[in-house]
Amino acid sequence: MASWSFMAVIFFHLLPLPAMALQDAFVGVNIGTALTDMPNPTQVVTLLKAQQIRHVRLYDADPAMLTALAGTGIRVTVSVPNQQLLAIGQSNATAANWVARNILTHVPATNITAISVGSEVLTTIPNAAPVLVSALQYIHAALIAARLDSHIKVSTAHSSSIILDSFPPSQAFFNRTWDPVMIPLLKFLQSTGSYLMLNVYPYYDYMQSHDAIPLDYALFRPLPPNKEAVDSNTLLHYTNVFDAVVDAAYFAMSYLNFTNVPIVVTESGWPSKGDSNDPDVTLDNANTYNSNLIKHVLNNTGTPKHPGVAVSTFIYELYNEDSRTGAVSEKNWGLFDATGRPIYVLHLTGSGTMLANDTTNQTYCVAKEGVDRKMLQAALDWACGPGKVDCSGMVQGAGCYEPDTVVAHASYAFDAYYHKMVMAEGTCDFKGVATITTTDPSHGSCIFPGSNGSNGTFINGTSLAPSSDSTSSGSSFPFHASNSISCMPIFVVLFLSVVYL
Ligand SMILES: *[C@@H]1O[C@H](CO)[C@@H](O)[C@H](O)[C@H]1NC(C)=O
Ligand SMILES: *[C@@H]1O[C@H](CO)[C@@H](O)[C@H](O)[C@H]1NC(C)=O
Ligand SMILES: *[C@@H]1O[C@H](CO)[C@@H](O)[C@H](O)[C@H]1NC(C)=O
Ligand SMILES: *[C@@H]1O[C@H](CO)[C@@H](O)[C@H](O)[C@H]1NC(C)=O
Ligand SMILES: *[C@@H]1O[C@H](CO)[C@@H](O)[C@H](O)[C@H]1NC(C)=O
Ligand SMILES: *[C@@H]1O[C@H](CO)[C@@H](O)[C@H](O)[C@H]1NC(C)=O
Ligand SMILES: *[C@@H]1O[C@H](CO)[C@@H](O)[C@H](O)[C@H]1NC(C)=O
Ligand SMILES: *[C@@H]1O[C@H](CO)[C@@H](O)[C@H](O)[C@H]1NC(C)=O
Ligand SMILES: *[C@@H]1O[C@H](CO)[C@@H](O)[C@H](O)[C@H]1NC(C)=O
Ligand SMILES: CC(=O)N[C@H]1CO[C@H](CO)[C@@H](O)[C@@H]1O
Repeated sequence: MASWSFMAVIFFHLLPLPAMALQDAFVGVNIGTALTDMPNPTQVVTLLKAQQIRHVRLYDADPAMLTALAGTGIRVTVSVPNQQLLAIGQSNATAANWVARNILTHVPATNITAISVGSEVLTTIPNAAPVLVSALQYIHAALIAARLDSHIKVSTAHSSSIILDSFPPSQAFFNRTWDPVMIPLLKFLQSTGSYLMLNVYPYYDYMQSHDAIPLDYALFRPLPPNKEAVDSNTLLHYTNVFDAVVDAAYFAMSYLNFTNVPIVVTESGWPSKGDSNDPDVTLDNANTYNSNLIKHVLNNTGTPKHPGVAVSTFIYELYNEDSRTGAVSEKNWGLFDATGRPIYVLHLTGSGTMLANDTTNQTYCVAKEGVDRKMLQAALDWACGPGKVDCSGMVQGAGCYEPDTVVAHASYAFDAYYHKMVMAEGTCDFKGVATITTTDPSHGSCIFPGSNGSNGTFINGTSLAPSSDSTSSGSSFPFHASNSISCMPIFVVLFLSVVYL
């Protein structure tokens, strides 16, 4: 028996997940709307753009919101609200109607990439469970008819409480009550190339553990080695609750023989304000959790079971929802207040393309050391030409003329372009000859864009640079990072698996 499970572990490690999971992970944000002063959709989109938020999840398919998101390139996950689930799961015509009304009217202008059919259905409205899979199938069938099925994934968000015995992760399994739903559901996700949507709340795990889980372990803070959790079956080390829950889900799926369904975390976060019986609900803990979560996800660290495999995550949530009922903490999960002011400024050193109001660590784009001079010159020429950067600061006699080298001039031009593009993803690449740095490259009278000395493109978070919408296609920008998926992560997975074993 023991040797069988050992073999199983090897097997699962080596099985590559579908290509989708090997893309770079993204961080998105959930947009709840229970605010007394809910900003209008245009204001919401303005905030998303200013904060470089490129992925959002909605709890419905609000037409005004979807219209405001049109043309922004922001990827949108929409939801079928739970109260519509029974009707959709019982009638393919109702499902087709829902898709026609809520999806077809908005694509392709609005980039809808997924539909979450219901939210935590098994744990909140178990009476609808028998029709859950039909609902997904009917919605999917309607997408096939509209030839949108390859672009829009269909899934349903689960509470992680359907996973039992989740530590050690290798022993986790889905509550067997739900096998009749989970097995066909996983078959559906597998056959349609979709993913498991999972809500992961280390905050609740920590609160319910009565101090069995150390706070640091929930907050992604370093633990002394003797406190690190080790799964005795796999010998995998767990340094945080988030990874342990995601791996528990992978193991629960593999227990049902599904080994290639990726996971997207549809909700995770930490409240910033609570009442006196929530002493660990503080601004500082919320900031620590979300900052560390974002860094962890964007680093493509993956989990101990699947290192390097993306676990894209939506933060819960964009706004503090003051009209939610319940404990004070329920109303305080947001990153922003209704006016768009940040509740706290995240610490995102080095990950800084998102949530740009983190002014504590500014980033710049400069030429890499030791790269091909001709490539640099070509990139410099492109930036000052088609890239429309103002390069007048580098002409003879101007502040950034000295040192008169290709490296120095390219750095200035790259940084100017990067900030003009509001530091959008992929705008500091220039075919690989540029790199992001946190060191201000300004010198003497040469003030680099984004630096304190400049005219404030960065200081405010809401960048004053022109909107970069029209450039999001990338096709006319030969020096943008390409979106192609590199094969690297496959090797990382294989390599690490070998090392782990
Ligand atoms: C829409 O999202 C998909 C998936 O992320 C992406 O490949 C595509 O380029 C996006 N389209 C636009 C117009 O932004
Ligand atoms: C619904 O299903 C029935 C039979 O299962 C089929 O005849 C019909 O075409 C379907 N309708 C739609 C809108 O897909
Ligand atoms: C499994 O799910 C059923 C149905 O929701 C529930 O009654 C039961 O308590 C769950 N089991 C555990 C161990 O949580
Ligand atoms: C998983 O596969 C194993 C080996 O083929 C089989 O014994 C087991 O019954 C399967 N489990 C499920 C839930 O299908
Ligand atoms: C980022 O990933 C590297 C290797 O993949 C790892 O060594 C490092 O600890 C990770 N950093 C964070 C903050 O997760
Ligand atoms: C940038 O400005 C902030 C506040 O305006 C100041 O605290 C900081 O020291 C400045 N940094 C540099 C490098 O001048
Ligand atoms: C800032 O703006 C002023 C006037 O708009 C201009 O004279 C100055 O050169 C600018 N400084 C930099 C560093 O771009
Ligand atoms: C921030 O931007 C607003 C307008 O968007 C402006 O009124 C304010 O002066 C700016 N603050 C700083 C510090 O640049
Ligand atoms: C950026 O953050 C600072 C500090 O929290 C805040 O004062 C300012 O209003 C924010 N600006 C925007 C545009 O969010
Ligand atoms: C406030 C803050 O997060 N500052 C950080 C900026 O980046 C440097 C170098 O990475 C850190 O040392 C600071 O703590």
